[in-house]
Amino acid sequence: MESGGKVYRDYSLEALCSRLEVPSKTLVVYHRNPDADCIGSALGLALLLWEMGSPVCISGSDPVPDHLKFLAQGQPFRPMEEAFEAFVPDRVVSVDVASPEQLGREVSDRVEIQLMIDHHGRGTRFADGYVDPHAAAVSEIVFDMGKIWMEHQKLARFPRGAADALYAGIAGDTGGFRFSNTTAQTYIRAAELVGMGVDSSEICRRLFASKSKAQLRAEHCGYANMRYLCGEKATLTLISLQDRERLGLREEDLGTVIDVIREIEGVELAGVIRQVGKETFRVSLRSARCVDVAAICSRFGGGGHARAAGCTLTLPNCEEAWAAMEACFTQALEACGESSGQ
Ligand SMILES: [Mn+2]
Repeated sequence: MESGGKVYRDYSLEALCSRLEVPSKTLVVYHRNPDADCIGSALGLALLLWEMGSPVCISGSDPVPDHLKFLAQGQPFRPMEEAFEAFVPDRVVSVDVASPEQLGREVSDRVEIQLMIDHHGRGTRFADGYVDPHAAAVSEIVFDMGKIWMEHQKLARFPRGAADALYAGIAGDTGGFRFSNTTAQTYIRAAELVGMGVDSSEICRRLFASKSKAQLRAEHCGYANMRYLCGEKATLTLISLQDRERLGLREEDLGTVIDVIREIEGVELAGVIRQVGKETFRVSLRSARCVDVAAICSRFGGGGHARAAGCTLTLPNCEEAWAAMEACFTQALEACGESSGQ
């Protein structure tokens, strides 16, 4: 089922809270190649549920990446096989996952998800859920749930670990409060979290100002391979398996390449193609003002937000991957009249 950029709610937020506040062994799962919102919202939700008496466990197809380990240390994250066998959950909740494909086989082959909490405008629905594309981050939704539980006196206090995690998730998905998804409500939530003792500058330093050497090698490679397209209104790059092997790059090292090529003056549309298998290419797209990149990605079975989305292509070689995305770029930029100024 295509959500088509609309809000869908099988529950009001209050009803979702009523359902989840009943203590029950809960597994919270996140998406493949996890980012700060995904880890932050999963951890935030798990700690809130724990505080109300639910045994909790957090897992996903991929482990927590190095740059987010500062959040996960000492918290109930477990590898999927352990999470499901040793823990045996009574309910499984996904956060920040728009389609079953994003869960990864490790998760989707093992568990049935009862509830999805998400904020992607486009995706394929796979469980009962609460999806609000107006939320800048799933961490915002979870923060609101925590506030409801406080108001209803289900929670005596807002656990500090949850506050840190949710702040990191909100900061992550808004690019440090710079992206167009940042709203007045985002700042209000962030202010409340800082009021609870969150060290915002330290979290932002960990998220944005401490790059690994592998990330730098990836950025260098991505920039070297980059092509300008559509009269320099678009940038596209590809990191091949060969590049990855030569430079020792893991999937989690490639996440910042998109920022390098999207932040170039005059660029409306940017894309990174990562070759992950001989004929498998993962694509991340970003747009500045005009192009709906979720619409592009949904053509290939992917999804996301209007300004940030992703998909997976199956094509015989790198040249075909370049050509497929270049064709999409040209068409998308023509459709929005090459984008007007501010
Ligand atoms: Mn998110």
